[in-house]
Amino acid sequence: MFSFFRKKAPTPPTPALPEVAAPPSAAPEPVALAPTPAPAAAPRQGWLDKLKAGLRKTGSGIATVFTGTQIDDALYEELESALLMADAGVKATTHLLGDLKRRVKESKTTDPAAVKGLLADAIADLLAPLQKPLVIGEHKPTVIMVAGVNGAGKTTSIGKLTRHLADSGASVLLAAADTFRAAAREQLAVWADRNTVEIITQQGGDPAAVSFDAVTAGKARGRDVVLVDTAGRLPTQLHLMEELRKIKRVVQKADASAPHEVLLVIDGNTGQNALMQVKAFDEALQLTGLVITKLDGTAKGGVLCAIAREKPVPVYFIGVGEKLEDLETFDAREFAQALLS
Ligand SMILES: Nc1nc2c(ncn2[C@@H]2O[C@H](COP(=O)(O)OP(=O)(O)OP(=O)(O)O)[C@@H](O)[C@H]2O)c(=O)[nH]1
Ligand SMILES: [Mg+2]
Repeated sequence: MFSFFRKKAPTPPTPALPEVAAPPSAAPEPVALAPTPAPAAAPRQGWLDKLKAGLRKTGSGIATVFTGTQIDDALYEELESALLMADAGVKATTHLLGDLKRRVKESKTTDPAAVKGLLADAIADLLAPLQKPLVIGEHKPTVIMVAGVNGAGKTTSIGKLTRHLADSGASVLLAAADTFRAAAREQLAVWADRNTVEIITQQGGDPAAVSFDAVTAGKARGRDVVLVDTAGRLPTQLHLMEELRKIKRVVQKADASAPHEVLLVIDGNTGQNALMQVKAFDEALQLTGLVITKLDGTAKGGVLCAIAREKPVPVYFIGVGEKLEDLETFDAREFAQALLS
């Protein structure tokens, strides 16, 4: 198990048209993919270690700020530079500095080392609105559309997410709506094999048509989740962004309440450009969640602060590698601590 499903008190489902609503007796209780509470289960610990290793450079950059003997203007100036270097962006950095100064004043501390702990609190509070579980079970199937720029990690994240869902007992159907390249279909098919789930593909087909077929098949076969993999694209490629909107519209024709989730996958190495991606894809698709990948590498991690401050879309998952177990749910406090460790 990579994470556990916290049973969630059923929340009122989004109004669904009668023909797509499952009969009450057959409706599974909604479940939420939520962070594991401490002590972390072994797989999550391994994931957390990779995350910490990935963010180490950022952590040590910030940590040096607190090695002096005084809490003075120089400390705050150094911290400002460190946060900007960590991709937090001007707005989140200004917010964090203001919040931290208030906390320092309230706590009456004179020890720079204690300020680091207060900064962790400030970051955790800033990131808290991004922590939201992905809920499965309110709809059958829950249709999840996955978008992002080229190479962000969409297909890999879908593979890892499939394992997460399967571990919790959900049945998954994959839709290969990246029809541009045969290799893209094959790549998704490999993940389908690894997870022993079905995949809907169409050689040379239209991405919207494949998505429509998959949602229809998901309904007919009673699958819990349909994951739609789309081709990478830049927000500036307007015709390709329009194609994404079309996929969304056509999915809606197959199931009026779908897609239930529209996820943007972001490469954690993208820096401040990540914020622009969130804004642009949200404008086109009305995002419901984010997956941040590659935080095991040279990513700085501070961009989550910028997202939280300027375009708070929930972060459902964090990816730290290419293996099935390298995806876990996002926890604001844990992330804040990893960022400063
Ligand atoms: N280190 C690391 N590599 C990752 C992670 N996620 C994906 N990758 C790698 O990033 C590369 C691109 O991943 P894909 O899943 O193919 O990305 P994509 O967004 O589907 O790409 P396109 O469909 O071409 O737009 C692959 O080499 C993956 O193995 C991650 O969390 N960490
Ligand atoms: Mg792909």
